[in-house]
Amino acid sequence: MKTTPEVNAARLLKSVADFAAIGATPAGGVNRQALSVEDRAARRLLVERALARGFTVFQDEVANLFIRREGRDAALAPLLIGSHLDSQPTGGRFDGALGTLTAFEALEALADAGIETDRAIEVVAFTNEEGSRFSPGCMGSMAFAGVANVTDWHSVAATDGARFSDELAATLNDLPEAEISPIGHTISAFVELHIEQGPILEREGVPIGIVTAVQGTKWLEVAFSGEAAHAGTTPLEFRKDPMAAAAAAIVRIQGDIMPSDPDARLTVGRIAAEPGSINVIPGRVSFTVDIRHPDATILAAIERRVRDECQAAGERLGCKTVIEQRVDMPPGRFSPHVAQAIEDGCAAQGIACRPMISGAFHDALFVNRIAPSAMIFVPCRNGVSHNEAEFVTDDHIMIGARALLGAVVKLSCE
Ligand code: HGY
Ligand code: MN
Ligand code: MN
Repeated sequence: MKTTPEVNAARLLKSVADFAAIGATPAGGVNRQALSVEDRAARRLLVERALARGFTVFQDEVANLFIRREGRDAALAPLLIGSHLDSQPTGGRFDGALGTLTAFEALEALADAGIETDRAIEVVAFTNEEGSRFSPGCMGSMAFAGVANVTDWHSVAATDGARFSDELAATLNDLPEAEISPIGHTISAFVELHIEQGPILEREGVPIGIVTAVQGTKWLEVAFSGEAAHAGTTPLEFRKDPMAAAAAAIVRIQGDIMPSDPDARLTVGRIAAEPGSINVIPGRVSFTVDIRHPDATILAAIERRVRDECQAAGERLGCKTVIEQRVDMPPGRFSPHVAQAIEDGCAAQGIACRPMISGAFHDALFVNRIAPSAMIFVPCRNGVSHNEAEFVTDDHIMIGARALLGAVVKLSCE
């Protein structure tokens, strides 16, 4: 029996390529949105791989998918590792999938080495981390952490019109091999590997980031309602134009908030006009605002400012303004103990690493509410993500998988 497990490069890189083919887009990315046919295909492939290795599989009521390898002492809470398999509509091949597949590779490496860990290890693919098809994001990890109930979202409509409850049922039923267990079982700790989705590691030439904290996120949906009217016959003074209100509000919030605070992030990612006809002044215009900041107080102040600017623009242009908060994720600090295990695992393998804060939210942010958690970042080319051009080198995939395996051994073989 070998004492040190080894990542199998060929197997891992083929696994990454196999999953990248599920929902592959012509531009080299993936469209594998939460609870879609493509998401279900990826889950099925993972389950087939797991059963072939003799691991057990189960899912919970929000379709978080778990793969378990037993440890010596069944009384010990399992170590949880993993990430998500769902993607953005024009997502990259690595966002979420890399964390899930390197976690599965860790199980296979331990099995290959015949190592019996003290505690069981479970790999998880959390449901709907992205929040693109169904809002909010991190549904699976929020429900797992008890921060929300899956019943809260049953009537949520997808961007393509599907109902969350229907798509959830179809996903659960698509894997009869994975018994449905109660949500939120006890775990000892959680480690999530993910691409950085930013430029720091690549710019510094450091292969591993140890994520010690995640900045806060708020999502708003702003809707202006005015009066649909004829584009050719309606003079300015008769117009109640929600597009003009949206344009005025967006210019104000984009023009000032990020330029005045280098740590602030504000994104208007989606805008829709109804009825959306070229020669009709819209009756209603809605748009999304994604706000991020490491400081909770400043994040709240930015939200306040966005709300005020939108209300003022609506009043100026004779429109009714409705603003709904879709996501409110306070900043979170990870477990120093788990971060140390990652660092010790890197040191033992001579892998350079540096602490950092995550600009993106992740499932670990919520799991951290109920169990000590931390993350491992690997560099991605030009820091680009949520883009079909997202890319990670084979070297960085391997180094990341080794860093994860090192942390797994430390956290499962006390
Ligand atoms: O938006 C986020 O931070 C995550 O990548 N879904
Ligand atoms: Mn992700
Ligand atoms: Mn993402």
